[in-house]
Amino acid sequence: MRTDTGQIVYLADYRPTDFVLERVDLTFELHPTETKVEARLIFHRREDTDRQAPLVLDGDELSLLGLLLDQAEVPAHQYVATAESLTVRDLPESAPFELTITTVINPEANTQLMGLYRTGGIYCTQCEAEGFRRITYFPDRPDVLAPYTVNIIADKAANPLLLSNGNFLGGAGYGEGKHFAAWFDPHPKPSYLFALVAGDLGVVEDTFVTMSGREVALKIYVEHGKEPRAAYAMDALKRSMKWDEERFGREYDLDIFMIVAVSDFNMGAMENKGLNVFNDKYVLADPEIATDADYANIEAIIAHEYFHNWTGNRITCRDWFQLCLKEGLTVYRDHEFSADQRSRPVKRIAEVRHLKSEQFPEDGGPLAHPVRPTKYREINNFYTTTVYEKGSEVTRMIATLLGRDLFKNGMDLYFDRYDGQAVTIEDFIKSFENVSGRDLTQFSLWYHQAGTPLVTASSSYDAGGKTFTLSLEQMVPATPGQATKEPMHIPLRLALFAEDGTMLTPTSVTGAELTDDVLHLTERAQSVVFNGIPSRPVLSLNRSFSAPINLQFSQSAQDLALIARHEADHFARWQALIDLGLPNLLAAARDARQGVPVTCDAAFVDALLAAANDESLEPAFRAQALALPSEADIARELGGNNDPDAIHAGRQAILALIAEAGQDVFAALFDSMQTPGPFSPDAASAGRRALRNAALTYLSQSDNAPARAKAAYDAANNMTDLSAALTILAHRFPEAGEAKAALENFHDRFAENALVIDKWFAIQAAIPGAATLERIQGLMEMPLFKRTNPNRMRALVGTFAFANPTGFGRADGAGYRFLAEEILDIDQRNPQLAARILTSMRSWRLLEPVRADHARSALMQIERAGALSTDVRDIVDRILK
Ligand code: 0A1
Ligand code: ZN
Repeated sequence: MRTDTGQIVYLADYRPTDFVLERVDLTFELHPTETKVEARLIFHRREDTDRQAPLVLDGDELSLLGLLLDQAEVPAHQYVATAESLTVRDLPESAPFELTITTVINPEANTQLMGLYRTGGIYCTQCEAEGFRRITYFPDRPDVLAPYTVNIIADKAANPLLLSNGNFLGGAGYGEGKHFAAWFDPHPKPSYLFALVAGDLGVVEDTFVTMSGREVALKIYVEHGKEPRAAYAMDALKRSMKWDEERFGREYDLDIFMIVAVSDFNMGAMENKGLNVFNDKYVLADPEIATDADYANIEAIIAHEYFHNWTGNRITCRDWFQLCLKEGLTVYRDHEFSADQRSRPVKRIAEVRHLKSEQFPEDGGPLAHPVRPTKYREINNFYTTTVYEKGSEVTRMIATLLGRDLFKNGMDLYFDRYDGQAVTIEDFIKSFENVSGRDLTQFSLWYHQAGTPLVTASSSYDAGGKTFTLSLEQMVPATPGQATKEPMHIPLRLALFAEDGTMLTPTSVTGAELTDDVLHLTERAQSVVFNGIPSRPVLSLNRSFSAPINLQFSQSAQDLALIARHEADHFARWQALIDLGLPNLLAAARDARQGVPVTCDAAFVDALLAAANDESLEPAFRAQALALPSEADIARELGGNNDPDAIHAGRQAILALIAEAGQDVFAALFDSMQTPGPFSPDAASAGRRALRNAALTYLSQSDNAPARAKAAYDAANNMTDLSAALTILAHRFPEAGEAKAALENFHDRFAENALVIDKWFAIQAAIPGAATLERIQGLMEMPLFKRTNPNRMRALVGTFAFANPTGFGRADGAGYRFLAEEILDIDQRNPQLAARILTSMRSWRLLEPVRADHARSALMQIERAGALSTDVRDIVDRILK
């Protein structure tokens, strides 16, 4: 493990390299513990740089076996090699030269899963962000682009498959029992997009004919025997390729596109040019093992990685500060894809739920950073929900400000202008300024200022003058390193409704620019007057969540109910239901803490049940309406001195009140929302299952007994229904015989399937209450529990820390101490994973004082430990600051 050096990298220090890399030629002689890597790199000195400057290459835990300059051995005085760098002096002043670097690496010992490693008997690489330097010495930065030739030599029986980026050049036998393959990738790429895979895998094959008529071979490689489970991923891939042609005019650019599924992977997937590597969780699916959520994730991630081919690969980042250039944009693209494939409002609701539960806490806590940060200590810690999800929201706002056509023109210009280059956010923004003539200087603050803006709204109606006045104020809270903020350009979609639900259109508007339904809030405070409004209007503000803000606007229950009934924008209907419900949940948490009986407004319950029962609405929307804000969401809204037990008890009490009031509605839905016929993962069927399982959740509250959920468990013929019933049983009746029987049955049925057993671990990790810690410690003793597998660690330890506020946050602090010990242990093997799970502690300051004290002690236990990785050191320091 590389331990912390305390070095910070600053955007302001960016300089281009002294040397230009022309070509890369790699030869791998694969061996589980001693893989030999020969890198032939052709460089020339950049014209405008120092003629004497040495060439400094990056390394990480490397040892140099040989170094040649133009085929001749380099004398010892001309270079210095350490594990972390290779410096070569006295290089030609202008002529190109060839360096041949030989290193030996040990894939089997690579538990970090960065660089070349082994998983399930296959060789696999992960190079983003700085993994390539664990393979060979290299200018390992995204602005160094070159075409690559890759030769792979390996034992033929164990590795019939030898894959790398680009197009296949050829292969042949190679001495006794070995063979080789050669690949060439003509598209200049940075090292983080390099990939190599070798081993013995099964394949699913198909073809795609591009818009210009070229045939592309599509291959998805999975473990032998699992080929049928890759069918949905293949279908999603073809739909993604088609959609990117139709929506963005982007055509695929190699003869072959490959996806490899592996079981040990730190993230979701990786967009290596022509050879995506995936966490198998996001490839493998069939009704028996995958939930509807799994299908939706597979579709989204297959699309995301494919879309990177243009946004990330053809046009890449100049430096890692620009990560949102590829990630925010590509998330926006995959969100749009899913919205087009499924239901747009339901997709938007899911996005906003995710944004609020993951990104808002990050933006409001010690790990807050701008979408385009200006410094980092460990880049791996910046693959954050701020860079990805807020980055996507910022892209969405550009589309909102410009409108669909100008946004498309801006994207076209971006692709034309920067193809083959490594660029910056400023370049991206310039494309939209150029096509629209709009000055986006103030808007760019979204990239530079961290923190979720708070917009406060109030309104008044003048019946005599028929004017409606909306007063808006914005405030961006202070965040680490940014004490004061400038006002932002905030696009707020809005609509006005009459009492009968019809839309009101003003004759004119003063005080703000209004284009279509988009109001431009640009000042700290702005008063906007809508003229020609015949009666008191009901305002629907921030429709479709046009800006990622916190909105403070008190509206009466009647007004919210009107929006929930009449808005054309179904996202806004959902938001109105949430706004109706939230005050009840907050009051319930306070009441539960004081031992006062919990109550719930009838207006909210009525509106919720009306939506649940409204057959003109799609089932998936109705299911979203019934899913109350999570305990973490309630904690965030309460804003401090939080007691997780009271929040849980309050929320449960509200659930029970709704369940009681809606018993008939839920019973009817549970019966009527069956999905007859064979299982289909399509969005409409998934919506029916979601609504039926939401009904079952409420029914199990009012039953106050496990029988109905157990019957549902026994009757389930797909993983969505099975895991939903199991979750209800385990979470609501953990001590009941039915829950124990179902958990045992699930275990026995799926013991052989790692992805399903992850669900079994995760469901148990999320069981509310103090007793879950002991359960988890017991589960960790099982032979099934594999500490080296990131999915398993995330399923058990990650779910506990991120998604079980009462178990993890039990009052004696044992949950936090458990996490501290786990983090120190994981850090020895896999720093990236340790750091990511540790971010679950980011909101510790919102806890009541006793728990906050326990949390601080646990964090300090980590901080005081001797050799921490840079990854964990960076997170723990920032969380404690
Ligand atoms: N670029 C990938 C995410 C990714 C980042 C770092 C990794 O290192 C372990 C792996 C994957 C994406 O956005 O999908
Ligand atoms: Zn990505």
